[in-house]
Amino acid sequence: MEGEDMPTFLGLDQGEGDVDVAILSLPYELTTSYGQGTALGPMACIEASTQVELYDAQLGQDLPAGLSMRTIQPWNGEEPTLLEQLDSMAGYLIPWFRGDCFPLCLGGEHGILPPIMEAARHHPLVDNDLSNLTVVQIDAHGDLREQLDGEKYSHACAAARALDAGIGSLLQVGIRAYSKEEHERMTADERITTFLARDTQSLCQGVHHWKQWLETLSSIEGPVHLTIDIDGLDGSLVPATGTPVPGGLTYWQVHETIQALFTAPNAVVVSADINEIGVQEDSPLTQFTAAMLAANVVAAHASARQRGAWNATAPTSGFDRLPHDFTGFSASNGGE
Ligand SMILES: [Mn+2]
Repeated sequence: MEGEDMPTFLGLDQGEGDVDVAILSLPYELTTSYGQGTALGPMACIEASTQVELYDAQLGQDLPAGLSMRTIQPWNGEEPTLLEQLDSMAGYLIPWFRGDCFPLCLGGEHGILPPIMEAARHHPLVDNDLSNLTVVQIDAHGDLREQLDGEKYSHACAAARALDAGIGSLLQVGIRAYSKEEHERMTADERITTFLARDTQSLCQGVHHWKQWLETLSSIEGPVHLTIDIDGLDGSLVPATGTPVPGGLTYWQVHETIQALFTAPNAVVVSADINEIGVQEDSPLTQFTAAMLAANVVAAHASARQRGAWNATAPTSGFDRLPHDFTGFSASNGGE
């Protein structure tokens, strides 16, 4: 899939030289509950993105809006164990988290979040201390379980592992499917703020809760990673995701969340991921919805740059970056 054969995000040309936005594909699927095909999701999303309009209304410009955008060769780890796969993903990501470009990761199941957190440690604004980082999570599920079927790196534990890694705060929205254990962690861990879909989607009280969510985003300070599990959207929009759930966010609510986050005056969105992208066969709706959101994120990043709200924190360097040799997951968990 080298060169011309690989579809590019939004169908844009790959140039040479510096990279402003890196599209990183993590076709990883190890523990998804009962859906199939999230491993094929990133490429389906990139293919669907070629049908997304380049014009962004908020930006008032066509993408790439002066940015050098690169669709990077997908991660293709074939390591024999889950922990080695996590190491391999972190190694693939780290070279793109140096602060000189904006990395947008496409998954793959939500289990990609722990390696993304390891990569985020390398961002200069995080400075190897994840307590500096806020994670904003759009999701149907809390992803706060200690383990699922004995696996602590299951997609159902993604947010719990990010907290265990030491992130400063976790803001969740769209949440509507969670266990008693997860509910208890939401209540007990002061770093977690959860906006339940039951509240934000309420016909009578929803607007009140939704405004509170947007105000919460506006008050964030410091570096932020945005993780969008597309099952946070209502299941009717993303029927091919691993675990579609009714009662979720509308497309415009996710759009508004992206806008509010990227325009928060004291926050810097340093990276983002869109995960649990499934491949819908009867219609491209699922992968196209993911592609529209990916384009929204890139446009919001471009707008932040144009306002001077995002500045490269390292000298820009070229397209070809060697994977980093990372062994943290297998080293710290190998004996368990
Ligand atoms: Mn999730």
